[in-house]
Formats: sequence, C-alpha cells, structure tokens
Amino acid sequence: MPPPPSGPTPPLRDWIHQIAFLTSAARNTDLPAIGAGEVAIAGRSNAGKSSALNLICNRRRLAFSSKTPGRTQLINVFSLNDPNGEVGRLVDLPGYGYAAVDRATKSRWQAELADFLASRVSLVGLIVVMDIRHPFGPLDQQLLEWFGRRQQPVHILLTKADKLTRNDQAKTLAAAKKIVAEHQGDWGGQVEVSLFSATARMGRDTVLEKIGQWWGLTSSATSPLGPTDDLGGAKKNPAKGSPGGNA
Ligand SMILES: Nc1nc2c(ncn2[C@@H]2O[C@H](COP(=O)(O)OP(=O)(O)OP(=O)(O)O)[C@@H](O)[C@H]2O)c(=O)[nH]1
Ligand SMILES: [Mg+2]
Repeated sequence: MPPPPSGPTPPLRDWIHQIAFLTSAARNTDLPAIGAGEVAIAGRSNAGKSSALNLICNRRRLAFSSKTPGRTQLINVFSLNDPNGEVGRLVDLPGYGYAAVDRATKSRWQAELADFLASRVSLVGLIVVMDIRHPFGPLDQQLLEWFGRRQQPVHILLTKADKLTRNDQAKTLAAAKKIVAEHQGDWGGQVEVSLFSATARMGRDTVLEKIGQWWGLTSSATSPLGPTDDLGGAKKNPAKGSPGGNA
C-alpha cells in the first residue's frame, strides 16, 4: 500500500519496494531533469552495488546484478513516489576500477563520475559500497574526497559480510570506523559505516533509516515535531482513528 496523502509516513522499509525505474543515462548530460532528492550508490566494479540496491528496495531484479564485472555501465535512476508526488530517487552509478576496459574508457568514466559527484545539485547523500574483504581502495578514497567537498552525508556499506566470520566482521567494522574517524575532515565530516550483506539480507534497516532521513522523511516516532495533525496536510475530519487516542 502506498502511504496515505496525509498523516504520518509509514516506515520506508514497508513501501520502498514501490520504487520504479525512471531512466538510464550513458553520460551526465543525459540525466533526467532535477526532481526529488537523489541518493547515489557508488563503488568499485563488482563490489555489490546493484545487489545492495535490490535488497534495500526488497526487489529481486530492480537493478541488474551480475557475475561479470562492469555490468552496470549506465547511470540508472529509480524514483519513489507517494500520492503527493516524487519522494526521492536512488541512482545506481557505474562501478569504477573495472580492469577489462581500455584506459581511455576508464578515464572517461572516472571523469564523468567525478563531475557527477561534484556538480549534480540534487544529490542529498552518497552510499559507498565496498567489498568487506577489500575496503578503502585508492579509488574509493578518491571518490570520498571528491564527494567530501560537498560536506554532505555519506554512508559506507561493507558488503558481502557473509564472506567473513562474525568475529572478522566485527574486527573489520572497527578498523573501518577508525579509518573513517581519521578522514572525516577530508571526506565531508558526516561519514558513517555499517555491515551489509545482500546474500544474508543483513544491514537493510540501518541504510534505509539514512535514506529516509536524506529524503526528508521522518516517522512520527522520530519527528522533532512529534505526532501532529496540523502541519503539512492536516485531516480536518479524520474519518478513521481514535479521537483523543495517540494516533
Ligand atoms: N556472497 C555475496 N555475494 C554478493 C553480495 N552482493 C553481491 N554479491 C555478488 O557479487 C557479484 C557482483 O554483484 P553486483 O551487485 O552485480 O555488483 P555491482 O557493484 O553492481 O557490479 P557492477 O555493476 O558490475 O559494477 C555478483 O556475483 C553478486 O551475486 C553479498 O552480499 N554476498
Ligand atoms: Mg551493478
């Protein structure tokens, strides 16, 4: 069910599956016009971006995942709408560092990516997907620096966590948090990191909470305004609900 046109927004986890493919772009100049806030998903080729997107959205084949690295060579834009209009977008970016393309193509992709991260005005946050077995490679760090200039929030997913034992997951997460703390100044000051696995369906809620915040959605439980019915779409005559209750 889509959220109602007024009243508190249900948790994103319950309706993000309604997100739909909007368009693909081969280069930044082909991107769609600015709409709702965009959360981009970036990472090395084969890191698990498309799989992460599918789990986040609870859809099996929203984004194409593949055993062949470099599968996502287009910028794919997905759009979530509620009855009041567009709520937010997710942008699956082509992976960087794909070995099997020639140098010119590689550097063209990287220039496009740098340009996108620097100048796409509708970006509200960045998700960086890193294989937990090889986090913080040189290109990952480069990307974090490019985006860091915007001083916007970043969430790093250490994905494929299912490949490590619980103990090694915890160790890698602690080490990653240390790296992030040391680089906050260069990476925009709002970087967080968490464990993720598309295969084990792990870490979805943490990243969804971020996406919801970045899109400007807050559940009534976390809204600074608290439960309210007189701001942003009041129901004058609620047909349902319990008067005097805590709905
Ligand atoms: N074990 C495990 N494998 C994963 C996970 N996520 C992705 N994979 C596998 O890793 C490979 C790459 O996944 P994709 O999601 O296509 O990665 P991508 O980053 O979108 O790749 P490109 O678009 O080619 O850059 C596929 O074989 C996936 O099945 C995970 O959480 N655990
Ligand atoms: Mg992909």
